Amino acid sequence: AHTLLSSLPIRNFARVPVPCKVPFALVTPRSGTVPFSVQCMHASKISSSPEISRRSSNYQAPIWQYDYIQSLRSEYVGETCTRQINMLREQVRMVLHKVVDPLEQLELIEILQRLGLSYHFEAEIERILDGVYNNDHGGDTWKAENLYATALKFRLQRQHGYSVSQEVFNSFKDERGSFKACLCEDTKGMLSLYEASFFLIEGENILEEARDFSTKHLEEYVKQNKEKNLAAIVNHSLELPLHWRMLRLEARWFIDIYRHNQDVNPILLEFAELDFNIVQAAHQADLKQVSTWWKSTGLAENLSFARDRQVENIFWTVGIIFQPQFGYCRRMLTRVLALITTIDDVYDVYGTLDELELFTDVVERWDINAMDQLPDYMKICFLALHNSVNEMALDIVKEQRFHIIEYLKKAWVGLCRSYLLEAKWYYNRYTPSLQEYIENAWISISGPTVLVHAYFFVTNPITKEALDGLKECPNIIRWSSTILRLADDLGTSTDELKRGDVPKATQCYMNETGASEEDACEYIKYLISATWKKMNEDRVASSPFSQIFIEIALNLARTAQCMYQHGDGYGAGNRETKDRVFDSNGETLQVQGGMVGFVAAIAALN
Ligand code: 0FV
Ligand code: MN
Ligand code: MN
Ligand code: MN
Ligand code: MN
Repeated sequence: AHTLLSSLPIRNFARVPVPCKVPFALVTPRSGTVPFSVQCMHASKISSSPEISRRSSNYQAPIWQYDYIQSLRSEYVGETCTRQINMLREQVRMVLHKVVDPLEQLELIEILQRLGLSYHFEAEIERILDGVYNNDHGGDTWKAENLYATALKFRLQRQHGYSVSQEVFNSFKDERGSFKACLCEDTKGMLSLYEASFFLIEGENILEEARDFSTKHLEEYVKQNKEKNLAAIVNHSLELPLHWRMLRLEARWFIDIYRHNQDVNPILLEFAELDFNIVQAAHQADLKQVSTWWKSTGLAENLSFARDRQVENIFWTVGIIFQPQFGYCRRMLTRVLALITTIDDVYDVYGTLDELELFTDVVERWDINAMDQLPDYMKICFLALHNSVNEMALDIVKEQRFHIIEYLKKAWVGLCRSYLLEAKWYYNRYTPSLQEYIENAWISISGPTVLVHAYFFVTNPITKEALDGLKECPNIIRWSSTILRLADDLGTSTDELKRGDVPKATQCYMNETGASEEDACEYIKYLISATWKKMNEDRVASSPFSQIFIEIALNLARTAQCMYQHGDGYGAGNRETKDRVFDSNGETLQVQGGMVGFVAAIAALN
């Protein structure tokens, strides 16, 4: 039996029963048996002023309890596995060396990428793409006539940073400059064109036309419902293009597709399945470690109004950087995310404006001696932040003799200031223009905080040029954070407004223009596309940052689009979307976005 297809042990999960109200003091929070929908008046057992009226978060308890997480075991660890994977890797490496036909080479690279295997062969892939690029004298007949091949080549070349003009698609246009109508019979070509078009930058009108043209015809194709398998693949692409997708989930999805492919290469398939499971075992180990750390902070018990989402946090970091060798980065980033969401809930839900001013001030001073004035729950929160950041800085200074606290601290100060500004807007009932909102909101979504930390977790040696670049906040961070913000607003703002929060992007736009909610959402989606164009440009611009860091920035945006693809997959989505993983037999059916995919991508697969 294929391990990837086996049904997942979701039935062993401690299910969250229907919420009922239980006085907080009588229950052990998050024990796995006692459900709760905490009213914030009771939320903190050490709150110093219980008479203050506070907003209620009503976040659900976590689905995955500590004991369940610690019980995760994978059989995909140890020497037998390593030996087998090494053997398969060498076999595939030989295949890579043997293929000579340029189109076959490109197709092999494409399959390796989609199966989530290309990280094993970065040097080989670079060598092949260099060869294709340098031997390209424009005379390949397969190229000019074959839309599928032209678009595949274009996409892989852009993806890997080669400079290639949008004009390669001119040969598919008629005398009047439109794409030839006969092309729409070629679904494979259309799909290839569609995926390629998402590598466009601002002003590339041919690619923009290509995107609209292919989208329109692919949508028609899906409606015809002729070939079920192909239609499912097309539909998947229409939902989100490859370039915007979270890599691990996409690999998980594609392994299933590939398994049913008539031309399946059994070695590639075996390699992909084994590698997926081995990588997943590394993610499980990360999860266990982080859940132990989280428990040790005591934040869940003491700040029970805040989200407790450690599995979801690991899911984010798997989206940000999945490769097994980056475990340290994932584990530390998961802590960062746990702290971010806790502090975000302090600002958005629980804290009073006076308390938030005090907290922001203490973070700015970065001084435990300044803590006295804080209420108890904030003391715990600040100490957890301070300890965590110091510990990360200690790791780096031990390894690299580089003192990074200044940079980390600055990222947290920026975040807290942006939180405070939103809190002031909220209490003043102020609705900013969309522009004014976004100026602050790309920071308040914590993208810069996450990415600054990530830089240090994957960089050795740290360079002065990159540090100077970080100080000015590079564009790539800005675009990635903007997409994170806009995707989050599309997924979370309905619940946020109910709870009481600042107007988010959609509401700012509606307020400013009088647009309907539907039109406003369309506009925000348009802004996401527009921001991707900027990101496409900056991801290949010269910069002091490593390729891996740039990938991390892109992956943050991709993971956001996945997480919020079907609503709030982070805070609330597990409730609504987890069932979609299963068909009526309890089999893994289809991996989609948000928590759905998360279950399939991370939970044990026996
Ligand atoms: C946002 O929460 C949130 F929890 C995120 C983005 C998950 C953590 C992951 C990263 C920081 C990458 P929420 O919607 O409450 O944020 P806002 O800013 O809207 O309050
Ligand atoms: Mn490359
Ligand atoms: Mn929030
Ligand atoms: Mn917030
Ligand atoms: Mn939000």
